[in-house]
Amino acid sequence: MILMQPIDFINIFKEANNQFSIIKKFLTSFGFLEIYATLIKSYFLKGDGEMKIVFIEPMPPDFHIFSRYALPRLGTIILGTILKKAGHQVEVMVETVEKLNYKKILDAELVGISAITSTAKRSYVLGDELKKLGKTVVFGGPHPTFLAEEALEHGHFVLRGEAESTIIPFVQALEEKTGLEKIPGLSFRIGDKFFHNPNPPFCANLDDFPFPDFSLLNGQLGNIKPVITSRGCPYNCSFCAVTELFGRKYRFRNPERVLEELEQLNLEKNDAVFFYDDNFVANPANSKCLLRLMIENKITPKWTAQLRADASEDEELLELMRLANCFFVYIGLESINPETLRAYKKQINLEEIRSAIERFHKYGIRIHGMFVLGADTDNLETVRETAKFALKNKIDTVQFMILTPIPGTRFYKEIESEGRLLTRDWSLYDGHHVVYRPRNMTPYQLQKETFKGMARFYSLWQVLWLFLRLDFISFIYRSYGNHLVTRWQRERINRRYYKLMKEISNDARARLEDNIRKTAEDIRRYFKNLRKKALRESKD
Ligand code: B12
Ligand code: SF4
Repeated sequence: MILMQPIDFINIFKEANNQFSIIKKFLTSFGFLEIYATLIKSYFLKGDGEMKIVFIEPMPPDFHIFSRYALPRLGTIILGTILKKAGHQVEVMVETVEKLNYKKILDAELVGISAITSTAKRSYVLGDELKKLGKTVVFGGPHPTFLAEEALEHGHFVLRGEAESTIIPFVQALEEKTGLEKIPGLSFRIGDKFFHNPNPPFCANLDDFPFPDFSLLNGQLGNIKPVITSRGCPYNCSFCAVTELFGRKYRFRNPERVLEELEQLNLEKNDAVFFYDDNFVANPANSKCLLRLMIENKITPKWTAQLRADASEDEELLELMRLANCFFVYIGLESINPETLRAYKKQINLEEIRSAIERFHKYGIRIHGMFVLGADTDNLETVRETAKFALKNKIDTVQFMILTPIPGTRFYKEIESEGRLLTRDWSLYDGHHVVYRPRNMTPYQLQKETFKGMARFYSLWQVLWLFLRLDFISFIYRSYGNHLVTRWQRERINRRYYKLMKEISNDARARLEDNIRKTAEDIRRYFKNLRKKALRESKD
């Protein structure tokens, strides 16, 4: 039903796109001046088959454990590659790789902004400023996919979900000034009304996509090269957005194609590969095939990957991983509390976690253990015991994330419906801040104990102990962790957050502002100066 109205308008535009005045008269007579303004702006792009397009992945609000490395998500680069192949001029700006190049952004006809929840706020400021200057702005990525109406306050379109099959039809529709209503996953707004086309299907064959062309990136990718071999995950953990984004069915690339991509990366001695898959060994036969190909073809850079603890049950796989030069794995261990593991629907138990740590170590593979603290089944003791567990079981590095209700997840729906969200300042949704009211402890206790746990794991005493044991590699990792935890706790905004947590903890109904952290002052300043300059020039 809701789609009928825009179809009519779009057809009107199609038939009479050279008769601006008639359209305007028609729309304004029905009080639709805003529709006129929005559609005119978004529709009337150059349309000569070659568009200047800039994709932007804004930077996170704060540093995190991977901040030292330039790690772009692959979405904007793959979409850029597809558009470049179709004849468009594309640039990809990932702020953690290089600062924004405003000149190029202002020269673009279409700006695509990719946002996860923690970068949404900065993305929106950018969208607002570009919109004011008449740029067409489309949002995509995990956060706008689930909160499209919110994103439409700051841009003209949201292309939800996987966009490899929709990006070309979308750009074509913009050029041809027709057909937006047919693009799956597209959301747009006309006046006060929001229109959401049906979801796009998940791309069935990942081998249809081109290899990401990193030459589109402004700036240089560092020594860590991202490659992804699969999408989707059947597990559906309550706090994770992956299944909603990429489906509950695993889809895999052909190992031969992955090998070809690795070859094309022309890896140098100091380069390492980060397999971005949510679970790199979801299909062990496929992974083994890839690892054998890597070994046979002597393409064995150092590599890391995310995987589940139960992967360690397959010793043949572990041996192949070792031979193929895997040096670190990131494992979502999530919790040491069996009840919480069940609540998360992690489908793994504590014994499996312990034996996974031992087995990976037996094969010389280090472990980065990721824990998520603060579930309704957790209490202060769980948080305290987690650091002890990590130390006792000799996990190499850890990340204690505070459970975060990310839009799109079951956990978000639950917490929101129960009125337990403390703030909608998305820049705090980075796993390091308590943004909801936990059940068995106060927000302040959760915040404090999580960092105490991290500080304990990365304490100077632990660092020294590793040094004395001549375990220099662990010493370096742990020293770095110590530096990060100390730095985080010293930051002014974080100290202020502790204080706020303390204040609201005493009042069960208190909420925090939605605008606690500034994340885009530099962007605002740039555009303000630009406006001032334009005003000065117009006066001269
Ligand atoms: C690699 C990765 C990282 C890297 C790099 C992160 C970065 N640059 O942001 C590291 C390890 C540093 C990391 C850290 C974190 N990550 Co992370 N990460 C990933 C991972 C595993 C792969 C990303 C990827 O390349 N995917 C493949 C590409 C193809 O997908 P994509 O980029 O999303 O693009 C597709 C669509 O989204 C869409 N699209 C994307 N952008 C755009 C833009 C436009 C204009 C359009 C039209 C379409 C579009 O089209 C693309 C093609 O289909 C994803 C999970 C996943 N499977 O995606 C999590 C994921 C993105 N991370 C997530 C989170 C929560 C985090 C952390 C907050 C966790 C933490 N505390 O450590 C931090 C925050 C980092 C930050 N930037 O602030 C969540 C984000 C959910 C959300 N709504 O916010 C995800 C989805 C995982 C999850 N469990 O839910 N992460
Ligand atoms: S946390 Fe890992 S296992 Fe759980 S749904 Fe997300 S990707 Fe799958």
